[in-house]
Amino acid sequence: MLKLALVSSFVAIAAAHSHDHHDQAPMDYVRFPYDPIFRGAGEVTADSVFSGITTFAKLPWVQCLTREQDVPFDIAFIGAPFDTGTSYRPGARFGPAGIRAGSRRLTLYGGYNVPLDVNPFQSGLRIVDCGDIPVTPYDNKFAIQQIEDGHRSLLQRKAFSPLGNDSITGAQLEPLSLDGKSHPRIITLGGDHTIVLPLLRSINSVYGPISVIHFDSHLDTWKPSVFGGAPSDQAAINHGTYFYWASQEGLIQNGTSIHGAIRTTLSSLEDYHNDDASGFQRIEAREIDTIGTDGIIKKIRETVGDTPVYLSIDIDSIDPAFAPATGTPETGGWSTRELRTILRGLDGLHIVSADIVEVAPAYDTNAELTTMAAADVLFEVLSVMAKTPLGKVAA
Ligand SMILES: [Mn+2]
Repeated sequence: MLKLALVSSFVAIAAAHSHDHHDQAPMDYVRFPYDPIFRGAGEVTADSVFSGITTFAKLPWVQCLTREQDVPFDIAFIGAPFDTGTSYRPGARFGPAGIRAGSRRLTLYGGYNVPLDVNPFQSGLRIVDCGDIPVTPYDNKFAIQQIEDGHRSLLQRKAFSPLGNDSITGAQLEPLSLDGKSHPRIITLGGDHTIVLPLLRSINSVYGPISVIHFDSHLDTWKPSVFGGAPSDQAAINHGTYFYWASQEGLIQNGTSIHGAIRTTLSSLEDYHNDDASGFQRIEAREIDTIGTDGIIKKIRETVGDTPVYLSIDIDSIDPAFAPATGTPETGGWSTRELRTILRGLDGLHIVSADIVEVAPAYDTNAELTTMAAADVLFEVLSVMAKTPLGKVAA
């Protein structure tokens, strides 16, 4: 009899949890591991952050590209496991799985972000993990099309939550998109950096030419003749040239885009002239020693202004001491703490979508340094997004 009474009280606890957390509940969430491990037929199995099937931050998995295309969301994580555009270490195809593994502990205490004063998981937005875009490892041209189609399919949908009103004027917010509709935000887990060309093509279909904030030790605006030598049309599109092509295609807003953490060697200073022509300002990694994170944040905000912005983060912007598992590591980078501070400094900017790329878990330490850094960096991005509606007050 006692056993039966315990079982029914556990069922009541489980029902209260699912009511409290709605769609934001981490998958199969129970508050403590000593909640029931088995609640009988029709119930999910109990799960704690170190167990179970892993999505980003244990968010609900929605099969957005296949059988659940009608489930609306505000922010979606999606993997793009492509790494056949790399020049040095391959392995970023395992990035999405690695970043998800590194993200498991994000909601252990609930997910409240102290410096930004927000809990993105309890902000009222519907945030989901859509799994991965199917990507072929045999044909880059085909794979790049797959990535664009998958991203575009998600981005073209209508956001779940209404935009609401401006916090200062109280005026109704209007979408930033060209079609005047409110679109969801997508956070893509790479994959090597090549994926940003198809991602920007998708972004362009909704927002037109976009300002880009790009954290990377490398320029990635190289001409194909300089980076890889371009023996074929396919080889000409790779993780060092995708911004060159994006610029050629008119996808990047010239003058309001900026690189941060640059410290690569060059073929010559001509690479910087070519970078200027591609529309970017530059912040060198070493500037952190003179102007600090505050100065870097100031430069970025002055460059981007209040334009809609796409955020692309190469994990190699962080020093390999903190994030060794990447395709083309460069010493002399920022610490994980410094990058996180700079990202929090983007609070209030209209970040329409974002990615993190070049995480290659095979080169990580047993302590999961790189995948954990990638997940924590995205926690800052998610927090900034949750604080700032993707809308403007009508002129
Ligand atoms: Mn890079």
